[in-house]
Amino acid sequence: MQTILSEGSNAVPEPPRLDAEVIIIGAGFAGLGMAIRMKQRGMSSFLVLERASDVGGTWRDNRYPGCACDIPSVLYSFSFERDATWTRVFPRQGEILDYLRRCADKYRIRSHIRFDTELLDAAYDEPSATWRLRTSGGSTLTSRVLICAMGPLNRPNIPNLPGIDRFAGPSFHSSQWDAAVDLRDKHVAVIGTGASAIQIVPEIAPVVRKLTLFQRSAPWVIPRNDGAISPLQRFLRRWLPGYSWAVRTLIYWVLEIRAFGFTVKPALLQSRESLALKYLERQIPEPELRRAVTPNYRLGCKRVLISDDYYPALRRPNVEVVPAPVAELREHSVVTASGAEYPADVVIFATGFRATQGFGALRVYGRGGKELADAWRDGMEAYLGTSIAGFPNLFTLIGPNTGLGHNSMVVMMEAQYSYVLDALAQMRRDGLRALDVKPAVQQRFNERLQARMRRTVWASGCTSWYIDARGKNTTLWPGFTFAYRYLTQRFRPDRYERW
Ligand code: N01
Repeated sequence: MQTILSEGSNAVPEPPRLDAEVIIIGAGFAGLGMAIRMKQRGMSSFLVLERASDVGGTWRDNRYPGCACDIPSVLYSFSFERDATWTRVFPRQGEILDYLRRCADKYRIRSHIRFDTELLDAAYDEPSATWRLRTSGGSTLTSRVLICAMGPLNRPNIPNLPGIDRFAGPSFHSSQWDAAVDLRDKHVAVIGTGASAIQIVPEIAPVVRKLTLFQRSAPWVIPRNDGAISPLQRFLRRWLPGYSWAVRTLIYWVLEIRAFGFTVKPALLQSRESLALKYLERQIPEPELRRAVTPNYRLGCKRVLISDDYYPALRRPNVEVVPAPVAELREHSVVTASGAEYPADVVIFATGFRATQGFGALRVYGRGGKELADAWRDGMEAYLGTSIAGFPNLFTLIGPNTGLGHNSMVVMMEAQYSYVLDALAQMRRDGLRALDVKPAVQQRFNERLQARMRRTVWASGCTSWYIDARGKNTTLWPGFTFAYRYLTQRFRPDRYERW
């Protein structure tokens, strides 16, 4: 088996029982892409641990009606695997999952994946400079490098409401959709009005007897303008690689421009707010309903949602919007903070994810046995969202402050792939056993990042999953993606302790 690190290294013998040079946690979008990139570089000593029995991560788990991506398909795909078969501008869940499965097959990644294997904990062993991983299957694995690619949206946030166990009917989270529950002729309560809810509501509203939508705060919604990709377009994308590259680049820049309003001059978002309010006015003529769904914070502070059918669904006679926080569940009803009670046969929690706790929930122990959760007591942070001081040879994909509110996450992931590959190449070239980002480097990077964060729209005063319990935005990148790509284009060894 070819190794990544041993070539050119004759100073230190390989430790015994190295199951793989690199272990990647998660076979979702991020982990698969990393695995493919490694393979393309001729690296084959890697394993991917996947807790489920298929690839696809969030696109495997989220199967609710209407599930789709809000980034155009041409940009929500790997740049090195531009697919000509997308049928819609905004790809649906099934199409994205198929794409990821095809990628896994084409690059022969499946044989590297251990399915149904969850990471229980990982500990860095200082004498051998390796990671020891315990898995749910009862095995212990050893690797030189650990890459965490579980993504931030994998832990459903189900509110701990009083009476939640008393509710007599079925209840489930949007990412754990129970297809066995027949919603026809049922009174369905949907809690939450985020990106998931606004896709679910228009799909199920025509089917259910009554839909009560509990809205804690109104989202900003703009037109989606989805459509089929014509056979001619598909033909051109397939046979003219330059054409598909040009479309991708154009869409990238159209989306990238939005970062200016979000991260540099939020005041500029006023014009987009006016357009969104005009759209709302056209879509909902009834003043009372319109008032109820008008947002009261700056556009962009929470994720801007795109939909052509959400507002029309709210006007249906069998749909009621309840603009109030939910306080309690009873056997057959949902009760709001004011004590009003709404009957329900089924409750759907479209209440999002514990994004700011994602990686923190991992039981990972670094130098001196320090636990990651402890290192992140005051909030998650990393250097370039990728390296964490005190955790040598560990890399995170879509780690702290690398999420986006304006463009495709694939752009960020690909920047991280090249950074990690460059780090691995550096280790091989210099015969290094370990790399650990210097604490002062990480601190300086995050001080600057948080200073920049203060002028972004996300700091303009609203609650969102971007911000942790201490009020710190630990999820989003406060700038342009090209700036992040620039910072990650080359691994900087001087920023790391090396041995
Ligand atoms: O979750 P969310 P999501 N009582 O956190 C409400 C990606 N995604 O699953 O706004 C009552 O956005 C909460 O209310 P409030 C995308 O990155 C993408 O919808 O906090 N309500 C909010 O309305 C997205 O950002 C796509 O006041 C409660 C909702 O639940 C991310 O996933 C599609 C509550 C949660 O909204 C998450 O989206 C789907 C409580 N106790 C998801 N707790 C696309 O690409 C929470 N809420 C289109």
